Amino acid sequence: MKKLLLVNPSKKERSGFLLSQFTRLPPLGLAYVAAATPENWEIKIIDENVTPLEFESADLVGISAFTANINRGYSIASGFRQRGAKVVMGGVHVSMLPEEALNHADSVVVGEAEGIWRKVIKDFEAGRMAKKYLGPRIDLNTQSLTPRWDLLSRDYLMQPVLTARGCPFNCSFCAVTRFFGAHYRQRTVEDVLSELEKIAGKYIGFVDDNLVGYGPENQKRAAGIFRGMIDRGMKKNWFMQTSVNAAEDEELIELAGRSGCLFAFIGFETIKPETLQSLKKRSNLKLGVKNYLKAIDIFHRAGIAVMGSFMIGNDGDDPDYCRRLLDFILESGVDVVQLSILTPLPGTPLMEKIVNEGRLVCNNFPDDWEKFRMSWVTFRPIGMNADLIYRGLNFIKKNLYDPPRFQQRMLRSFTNLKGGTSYKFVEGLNKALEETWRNAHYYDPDPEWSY
Ligand code: B12
Ligand code: SF4
Repeated sequence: MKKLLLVNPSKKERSGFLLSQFTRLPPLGLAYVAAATPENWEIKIIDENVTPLEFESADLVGISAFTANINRGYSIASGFRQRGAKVVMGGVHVSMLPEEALNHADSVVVGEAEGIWRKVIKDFEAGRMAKKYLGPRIDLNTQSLTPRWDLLSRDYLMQPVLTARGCPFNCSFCAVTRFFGAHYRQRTVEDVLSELEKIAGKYIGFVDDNLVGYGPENQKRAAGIFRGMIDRGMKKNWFMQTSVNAAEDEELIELAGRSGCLFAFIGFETIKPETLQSLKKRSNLKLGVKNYLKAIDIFHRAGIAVMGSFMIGNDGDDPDYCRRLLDFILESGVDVVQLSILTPLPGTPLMEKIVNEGRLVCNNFPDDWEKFRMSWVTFRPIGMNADLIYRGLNFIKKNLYDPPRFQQRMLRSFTNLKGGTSYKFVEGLNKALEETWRNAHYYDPDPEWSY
């Protein structure tokens, strides 16, 4: 029997986001690749976030990677090739830059695995694997598979579920529209519910970029999923990613809360409408920055915590903006804050713009991909230099996590969410993000000057 080893690479991090049980998730993409593999293959999935990699023997090795972990992915690829195994790489980074990946792997799959993987395996068995394969965007109603959860480590609190792929918005900094397409492809309510019923664990992470979707028809589907979870007595607790304008349908958010939603990850990105324009973040422009606070209240009223994502280092940001952003975050009652630096990821409209304008400063690839993890200044923004951005990030985080602010924020979340499991997750997520800050290269517990 031939053996396929599927690897999710990770740097050895000391603590934080990828290691906390509240934030980490198993590599769902690899569980789909495994599901598409013929039955006569032995398959093993190794997620380096939880299991050390020992370069065991295998006939074929499949490696998945984002940009942030691509260099570890390349080094694992050469380790296996030196030992005589053939290596195929897939995932979002290599799909954007297949030629780069071919310097490190025997073969690359661009796009989704499900529609092409059997051909890759067949070609491998025949000893004539091609360099590049194009995985078509699959029809989620007819080609969707059940991921091989049985092969994922049990060392995770949350089980990922994907109900849709694609996004019509194409925000300038995001890879999703280019990778999964502009059409929002959805699984049916029944298909999603029957997958949920097969999951034994209590905690589900809906990893869709927007579970609620982009219009009334999509909202109806989301309502069907939430109602089905209640009617079938599933008693799951879960989180979703969605856009801030989902709060326009208050009944839907209330239903989400009743069906077990603990927190919603929402990309607010910025509190400046002109920056939303330049990022082309249409969902937020539609609702308007002035309605952000109202939207957060709607989630809280449904017992759902809000994990808000914000970015600094946009053109036009300055130290005064950092102060205003901190004031907004504190006033808003956002329960968990993911604050990053705007980063041009490969294949995105932002990367194209920054390269065309000659502003990319980290451009020694692949080595510099290490810095494309949203915590490094990788291009020259207009308005703030790198030093000011790092200080701004440190200034905001210090004000979020140092006492007494931290305790005040947690007390407010406790009150808004009426304690319970949502609040437990808020505490856990805050702890993970605080640790990430304290281990960050820009961490300064006692900055000499204030913002
Ligand atoms: C859940 C998630 C996470 C989870 C991790 C889950 C995991 N281990 O996979 C967490 C929360 C930890 C996370 C963290 C980050 N994430 Co994230 N995340 C996602 C999200 C929302 C869903 C991922 C998912 O499960 N997709 C569904 C599966 C089915 O798709 P897939 O993994 O791409 O797999 C398919 C294909 O790629 C292909 N494939 C994948 N692997 C392989 C391997 C082989 C051999 C083959 C043949 C095919 C193949 O086939 C699969 C099935 O069709 C995506 C957005 C998205 N829609 O994908 C962003 C996304 C992947 N994340 C992104 C980013 C930027 C990050 C962070 C840097 C953010 C941060 N601020 O720190 C970190 C970096 C993590 C790291 N490794 O260092 C970007 C990555 C872009 C890029 N070029 O790297 C994305 C695309 C979002 C975006 N806005 O652009 N993330
Ligand atoms: S940030 Fe969200 S809305 Fe914008 S393109 Fe990405 S997935 Fe779509």
